[in-house]
Amino acid sequence: MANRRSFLQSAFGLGAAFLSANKLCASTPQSAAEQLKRKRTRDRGAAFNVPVVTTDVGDLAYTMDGNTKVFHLVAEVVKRQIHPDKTLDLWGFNGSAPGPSIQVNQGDHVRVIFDNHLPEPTSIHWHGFEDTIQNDGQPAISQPPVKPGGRFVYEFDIHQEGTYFYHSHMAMQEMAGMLGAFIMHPKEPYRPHCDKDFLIHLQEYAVLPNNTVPNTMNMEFNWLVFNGKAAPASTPLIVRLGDRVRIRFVNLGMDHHPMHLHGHTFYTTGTEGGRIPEAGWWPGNTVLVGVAQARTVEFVANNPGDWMIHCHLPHHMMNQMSSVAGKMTRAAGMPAGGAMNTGMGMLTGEPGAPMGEGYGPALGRGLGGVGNANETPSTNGPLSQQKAMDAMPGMQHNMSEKQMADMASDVAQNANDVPNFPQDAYMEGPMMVMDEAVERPENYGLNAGWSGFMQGMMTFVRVLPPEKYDEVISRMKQANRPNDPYKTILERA
Ligand SMILES: [Cu+2]
Repeated sequence: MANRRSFLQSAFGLGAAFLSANKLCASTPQSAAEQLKRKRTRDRGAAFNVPVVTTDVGDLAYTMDGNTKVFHLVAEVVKRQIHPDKTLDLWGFNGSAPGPSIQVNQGDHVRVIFDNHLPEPTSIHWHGFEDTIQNDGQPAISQPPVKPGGRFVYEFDIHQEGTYFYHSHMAMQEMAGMLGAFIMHPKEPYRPHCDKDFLIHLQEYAVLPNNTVPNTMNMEFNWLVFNGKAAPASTPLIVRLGDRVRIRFVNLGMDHHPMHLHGHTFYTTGTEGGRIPEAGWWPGNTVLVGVAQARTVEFVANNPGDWMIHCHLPHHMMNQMSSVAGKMTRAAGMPAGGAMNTGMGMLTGEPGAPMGEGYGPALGRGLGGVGNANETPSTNGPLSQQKAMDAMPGMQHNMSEKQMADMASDVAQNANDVPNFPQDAYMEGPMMVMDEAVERPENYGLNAGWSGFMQGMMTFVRVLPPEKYDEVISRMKQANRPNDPYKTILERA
């Protein structure tokens, strides 16, 4: 029987091993060139499993019933602020969309008690599990759908290792946020040892102006999020110079995302099927994460700086960008949102087409009428500059006259005579700065105005030299946030 110490080591990756690993980090000074050469260090030191950190989401807690790890997973309606100016009504789990990460060890016996607090039937699919059909979560095929107020208990013997997922096996529910990560830590820790292990969910939402409910049928996505947050509201990954870092990308969405890291070369070391043998790793700085896939990359963070990590699809590096058919302004009583047939373009009667004069912006349906009632007029038409500013409270409008002047001088005098102008001139830059609205310890020390150039599926890997790293970590500790996703790193620091 395992004693308490070895239990902690296997469950949380804590123990003496990380102390010796920390000592390795504080190695003798090296030149920048020598450090850059360490791109593929092969460590011979201790390897152990560090808990995965899912920024902005966190983990699902568990209890023990004998030798069984018991998780209580609750599907429910969730309000999530994805950006200072945008809060969505989503469907998720235990107060979060995406749902909290579940972390177990290879060899564990796991029970998941699932409760459905949604107004319609659902069931949970355990993506990639080599388990019995009874636990697969296909509604009506492997199990009865779990009705509103209902419960279903899943039970697993974990024999795999790697990055797996759980999600509703009903497509629109999945697009409303019903997904989460399921990490199986290996019995034999991966080598080389990684000091940091992060997970990033890639998601996309189509949200009409003035709506709070994503249109799960629309294919034109205008909010692109990492772990349920659009940049600049996403929380950076904080690493110490010299750390070996693992990032697991998970994509349960409608598009494939080429994930790009600045300043480093990484190796792809795992997929949604587990670890790739080392001979099969491939180098890159961009990895395509296809739908329903996981891609794990590893690199030595040997290049100090605030390095962007982002989806490289240009439209996925923007917030709230979409061209919507129909008028942006609608009067009370003008149809908007629409029913299923409207959303599918099967309009009957007058005016007969979603582009018609009589319709508001109605590229699809809403969920339960929340936030898109026909009775609600919307005023996205011409507004005064003041009204437009008031509608975006998150932005910093207190710019000095000098800042305003600098901005005006950013645009050439003959700009309007130049074909294609404007492209980004009014979308990125000082007007979009919201450093204060997204202030948090992880952003400490970023250059002022940084947030004006960060949108969509984007955040930083902040590779911080020791003093700066310690400063940021100590501010994170001081913040003392309940259920901090960084908890396990802060405990080890
Ligand atoms: Cu993308």
